[in-house]
Amino acid sequence: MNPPTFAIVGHPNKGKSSLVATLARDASVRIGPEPGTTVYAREFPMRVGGRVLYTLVDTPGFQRARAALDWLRQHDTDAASRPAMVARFIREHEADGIFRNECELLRPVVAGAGLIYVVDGATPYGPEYDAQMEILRWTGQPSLAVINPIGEPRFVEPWRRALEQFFRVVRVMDVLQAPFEQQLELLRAFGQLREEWRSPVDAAVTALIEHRERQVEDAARVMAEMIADAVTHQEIRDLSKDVDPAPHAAALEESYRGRVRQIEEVARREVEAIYGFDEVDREEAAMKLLETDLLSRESWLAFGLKKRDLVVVSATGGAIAGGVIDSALLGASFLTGSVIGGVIGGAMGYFSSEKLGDLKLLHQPMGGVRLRFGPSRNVQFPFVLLNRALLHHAVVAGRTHAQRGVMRVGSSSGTAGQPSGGSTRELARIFDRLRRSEPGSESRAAALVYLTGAIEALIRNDGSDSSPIKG
Ligand SMILES: Nc1nc2c(ncn2[C@@H]2O[C@H](COP(=O)(O)OP(=O)(O)O)[C@@H](O)[C@H]2O)c(=O)[nH]1
Ligand SMILES: [Mg+2]
Repeated sequence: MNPPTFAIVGHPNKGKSSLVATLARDASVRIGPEPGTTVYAREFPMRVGGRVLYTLVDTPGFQRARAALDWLRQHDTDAASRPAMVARFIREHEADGIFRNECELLRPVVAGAGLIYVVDGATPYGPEYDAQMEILRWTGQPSLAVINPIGEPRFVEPWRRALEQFFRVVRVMDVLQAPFEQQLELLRAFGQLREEWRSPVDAAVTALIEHRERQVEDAARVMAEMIADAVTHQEIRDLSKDVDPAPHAAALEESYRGRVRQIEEVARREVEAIYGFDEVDREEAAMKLLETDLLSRESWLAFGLKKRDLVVVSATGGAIAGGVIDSALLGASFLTGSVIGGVIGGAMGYFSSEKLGDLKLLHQPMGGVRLRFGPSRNVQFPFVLLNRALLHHAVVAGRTHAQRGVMRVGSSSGTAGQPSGGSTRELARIFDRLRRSEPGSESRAAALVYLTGAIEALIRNDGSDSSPIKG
């Protein structure tokens, strides 16, 4: 089963290289605002687990399509000889440089690649494109067209009417942001175009879906471990008995806060690596909302629980564990104002991270004191961590390798992945178990497995593929 090869062709500056980057998941594809960024045809194999699923060929844009077509027509004998005539065109012009781009882009097609013809739905269709499409038809290779709306999709319909005369499959696809499902669909369409491609394309689609599943599982595990590490973290400083502990207290809390920020940061890098984004991509990608400090009030308002959920969760932490208040009762009208008020009053403190944890002064048997900050008992804390991690994940999983600029987050996504009422309670229980378990214990491991599963479910329900991210 030979993996198929697809050449991405079209006019200069229409998003060909961007589509290659997206479909090959390769950030090394050169993309640029000036025409002529792509000079040579270059192959980008899409590998999963070391196996090549398909290869994409990035090509320079057509430059002298009409003159090339004139040449072909002058030498035309019959339809059956046209593919061979295109091969001859390349042989005859390879050395002279007049049709440098045409030779470069047609070579992989003559060698057997399928074609993806990319046009821009924001600029009008014009007859100069007819020559390009006609040349592609002469190659006889299976082909489909992608209308990439760079901006306002005003001309999609005229484009579609023109393209449908040359291509059996025409898709509208924003190549910078194409969701995973749409990418699979484009591949599947190729499987239909040539019998011998069907099974390799099916295999590629299956492998991509399995790979995606693994990515979600791996990311969920990283996120669960991050939350466990952060909520159970404690910072300790041992002081001899003649040292005044007071000046050390503030420093201890500061290093505690620094450490939990770092735990989050490290986990983010791991999630980015799981989706194939390296350090460089991240530097360029200032994810605005995600850049808010983990422990800032702004962050806790955006990512924390809303008031009602906070009431439920506050009750879960103490009262439900003791079986005193059933959380279902919290919504009931017979609860008096004072009970509600009491719970809310206690909970309100958790809208900020000021009460992240407690400082303890422990007297040592050998003399001296041990200062300990944390672990955090703040009920909001794991939810803030979780919601930030879910949004970060949605941004990363929904990002294509064609996006090189700032990662922007839509305004509606402040509550991205906000757990629903039912799972809030469930999550609060898991967090509670995490806190009570000893590091390395069986119950810690069990709570982690639960939490990983819960996060996976949140990711899948949230549909990170239709992420709220705007390019
Ligand atoms: N806004 C927007 N810009 C795009 C889109 N596709 C490509 N571009 C930009 O258009 C320019 C040309 O893209 P590139 O992929 O290099 O085009 P190529 O010359 O056809 O390979 C780059 O600056 C891209 O960032 C799109 O769908 N939306
Ligand atoms: Mg290019």
